[in-house]
Amino acid sequence: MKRKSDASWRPAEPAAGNGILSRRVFLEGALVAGATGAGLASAAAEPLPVPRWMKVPGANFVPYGQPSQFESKVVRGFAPPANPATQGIGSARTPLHLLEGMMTPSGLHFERSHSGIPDIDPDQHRLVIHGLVKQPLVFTLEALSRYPMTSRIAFVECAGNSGALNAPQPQPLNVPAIHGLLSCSEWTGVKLSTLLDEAGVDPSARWMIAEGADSAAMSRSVPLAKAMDDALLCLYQNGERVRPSNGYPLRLLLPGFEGNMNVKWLRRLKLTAGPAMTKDETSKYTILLKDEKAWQFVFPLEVKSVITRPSPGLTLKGPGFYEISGLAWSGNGRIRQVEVSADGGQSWAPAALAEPNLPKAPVRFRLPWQWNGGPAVLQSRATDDTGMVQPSRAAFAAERGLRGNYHYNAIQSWRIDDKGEAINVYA
Ligand SMILES: Nc1nc2c(c(=O)[nH]1)N[C@H]1C(S)=C(S)[C@@H](COP(=O)(O)O)O[C@H]1N2
Ligand SMILES: [Mo]
Repeated sequence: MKRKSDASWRPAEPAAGNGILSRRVFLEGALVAGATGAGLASAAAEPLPVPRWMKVPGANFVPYGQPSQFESKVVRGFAPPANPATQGIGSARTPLHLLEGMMTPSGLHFERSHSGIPDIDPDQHRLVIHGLVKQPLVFTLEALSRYPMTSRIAFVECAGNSGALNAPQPQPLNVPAIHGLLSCSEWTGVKLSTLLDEAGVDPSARWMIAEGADSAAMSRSVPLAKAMDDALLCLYQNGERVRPSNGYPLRLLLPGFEGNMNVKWLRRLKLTAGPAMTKDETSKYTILLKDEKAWQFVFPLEVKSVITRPSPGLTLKGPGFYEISGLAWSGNGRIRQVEVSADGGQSWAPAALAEPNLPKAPVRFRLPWQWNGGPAVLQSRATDDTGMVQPSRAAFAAERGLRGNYHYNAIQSWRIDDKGEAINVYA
């Protein structure tokens, strides 16, 4: 940290309107701490008093660790079922606004289940590969574990994520309530192409039907090209076995494709000439357009970003320096750029992108901001390496209309009022 006495010290430069500073602050370590003013008490000359927890020995070891008792508010949000018969149907949302970096702890990964979490005995579970193959194959988990494994960090996002922004009036919702059906893990398992090569793909095969072992028997048609490209049969999530809610003991990962196709509790892969037109890809997961048309089989999730801090519920404590922080991701590749605005999109400055910045994974972006205590509208706009730019809400609505509940990826706006509260607005 450079000080005033340092000859090279200079204040952070403005980079866009309403207090947005240059990301060079992070690169050069220019003025930051001095600017915060509030929050930092100047150190007294005496040593700190000895706290209670330094006077007694600490707690013993536990077999499986848990977060601090003081972090008990960092939990997933979900609505209890209206009817006990529908228990386990619905979703639990990741508290993205209370997390940092780009990984999601397994216990906070979002969950979307159409018929609850099955209690699968891994010794009895089987995966079958059949249909248009030379040699159908059945695998135990033990057999799968003998193949070479690969790891990849990837997001899973529900196609319905951010769908609350289709509402005609902006709803008073926070980050998890709008965008919390997004999470990121390190997934480890066997490349699907390895097993398909072993089964021998018939030249007439073009598609693959993936089926789960839950009572919804979730089934989706996947283009064979994706199956042969980067599809992964996941046994591990963040180093440990996949969590029951995320597909234990085996989950299909299709990096970048809409969440629904990442079939959990995977039990069957059938190679076919055409798509199966399952209930999960006809009655749902088609994008309803404004002119009585619909798009079917829109698989990769489009470029998106959201500012997680500040955001609703994280009240700013008086004017001064803040770091704007958020996530950007694209199902089509890597994030090339994220721009941030504090004046509702009149002016923008590029944010710093944290490492690692991986394809089909969220990247953390940050930008310094000097809040003057007045009204501000914070927005972020991501561009991916295919050149796709996150649209404004008006541009999104003009292209697709606002009837489709799926693949909403327009720019999110948080209005900051003079009390430092953020609310969801349409700007
Ligand atoms: N077998 C099965 N797979 C499934 C589902 C399901 O209900 N059953 N839900 C799908 C949906 S809609 C989404 S968004 C993702 C959610 O993955 P997660 O619960 O691990 O976050 O899983 C998909 N895979
Ligand atoms: Mo989903």
